[in-house]
Amino acid sequence: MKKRIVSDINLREDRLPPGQRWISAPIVYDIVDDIPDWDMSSYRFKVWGEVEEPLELTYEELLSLPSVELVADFHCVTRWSVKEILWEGVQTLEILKRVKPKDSARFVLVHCLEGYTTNLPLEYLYEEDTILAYKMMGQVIPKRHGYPLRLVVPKLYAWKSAKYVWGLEILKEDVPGFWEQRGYHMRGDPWKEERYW
Ligand SMILES: Nc1nc2c(c(=O)[nH]1)N[C@H]1C(S)=C(S)[C@@H](COP(=O)(O)O)O[C@H]1N2
Ligand SMILES: [Mo]
Repeated sequence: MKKRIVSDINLREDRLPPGQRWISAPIVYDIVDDIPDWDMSSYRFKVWGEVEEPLELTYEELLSLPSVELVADFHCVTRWSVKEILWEGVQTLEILKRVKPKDSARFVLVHCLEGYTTNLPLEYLYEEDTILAYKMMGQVIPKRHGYPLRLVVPKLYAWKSAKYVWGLEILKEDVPGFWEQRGYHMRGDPWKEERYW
């Protein structure tokens, strides 16, 4: 049996963050109308920047890494929340073990195939419930929910859970991503209502 992690956010007494309401399924949000069919023969997952050992993996190599199931609530800054989404993939902790971040490493900028980016403090990649997911609800992640790979960061608002991920750029300084350049919070903790600046 695969290891199943229940995010500690699901177990909080104040499980629903302030200003949120429960809905039954996540609403698809994308910065572009059309998501292409990605060419998986040329797809490479990359980690670079402030690391001792930059990493480049094919999709098959990624799928062969140790993986976990994750059950986690999902909180969008537009005030909807969804309970207990089931994901499956590789813990970012597992990736960090391989790339060995330097002492100077503090932040990460996540790069996506359609051009979206988002930034977060590196410490969130050390959380047990942060994963690079390739399955959702027991199936290969549906195209509009992030196929081939999605970063899932339950402790932050959902815009940090980047879809269509191809790269993690490990940085010394915090660099704003797509929504962060447009006024969204550099961290985005739902329990602190870190929605906008
Ligand atoms: N690559 C990418 N990832 C993204 C987005 C996006 O536009 N592009 N939108 C974010 C936002 S604002 C939310 S609320 C969630 C929505 O997830 P869903 O589309 O799977 O419901 O994806 C996040 N990840
Ligand atoms: Mo969102």
